[in-house]
Amino acid sequence: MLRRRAFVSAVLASFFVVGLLCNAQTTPKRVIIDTDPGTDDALAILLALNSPELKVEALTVVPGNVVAEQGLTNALKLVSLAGRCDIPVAGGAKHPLNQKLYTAEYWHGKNGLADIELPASKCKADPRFGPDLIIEMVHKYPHEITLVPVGPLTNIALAVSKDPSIVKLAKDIVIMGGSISGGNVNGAAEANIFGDPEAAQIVFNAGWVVTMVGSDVGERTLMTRKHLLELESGVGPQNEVVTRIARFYIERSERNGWDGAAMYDPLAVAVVVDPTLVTLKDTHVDVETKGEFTRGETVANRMGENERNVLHGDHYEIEGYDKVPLNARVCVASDSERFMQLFISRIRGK
Ligand SMILES: [Ca+2]
Repeated sequence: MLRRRAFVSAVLASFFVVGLLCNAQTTPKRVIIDTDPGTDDALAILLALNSPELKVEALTVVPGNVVAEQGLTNALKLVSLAGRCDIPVAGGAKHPLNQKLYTAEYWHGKNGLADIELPASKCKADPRFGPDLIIEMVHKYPHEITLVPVGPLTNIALAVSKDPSIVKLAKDIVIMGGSISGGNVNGAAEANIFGDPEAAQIVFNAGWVVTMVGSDVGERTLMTRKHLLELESGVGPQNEVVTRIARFYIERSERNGWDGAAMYDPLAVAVVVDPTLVTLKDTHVDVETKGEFTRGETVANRMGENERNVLHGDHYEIEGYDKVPLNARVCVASDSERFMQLFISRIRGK
């Protein structure tokens, strides 16, 4: 009888474990996307809204590709296009922490959305301040929210500075930004980090481990004319907008000598959907805030330690090495074609 009872208990326990595993696979991840929309932001937002693995809890808007007001207008039009006025969309900072704003209409069109006039939004802006909304959501769902900043890190820096407890309460943070092999603004800096280096240094050293999807990997994850043809064969309002943005972005990229459009922001969203799409490397990242040629560079310490140099008379000698803490998982490679097929499959026909 005892043995039978033990057997029944074991069977019930195994059902419970299987149930937990299934639940873990099917429960969507709660995400907040902090965005400066932006053509590739638009592609990233629509990818997120059409991915059952994610539950988008809010969009917060940061100035970057366009000024803050234009970004908020664009974000509201995008959630309206997807029929998702239930998602709070909140404005945030109006300018970077410590420098003037740099915008990128050159790449994104005058309105930031490839100069496509989307229908007026049926959704209304949430009155809360973006960084406060982030703090509120992280406390509402402790250890469940993944932050996905795909613009300059101003709003995230404001949030962690106001309430450092969110660092331990957030589940994860996956950013699009930085590069460990040269920038896309200049030789050193990637645009989102260049847009607010002081904010980025705060975010990297806040005490969490930042998953960094940088421009170098984004530039090896291209949407080409072959992918555009696949999108063009689909129908639906979101499909049509994505196709028009994609065409603009690919043509703009080709004029600058690229073979296709770098899928910067959509790749960061996809890493939350399916982490197996990329290869990550543990590092320590600091952000250069002073360098004459390197302001905004993400400096990755791939050894995990620094030389300890001690002054002996008129010169320094190495006396050992000091460990630096792990604060970043840097994306070093992507499965580009598998990512593009995921992207197309989520948008096509929508
Ligand atoms: Ca962006």
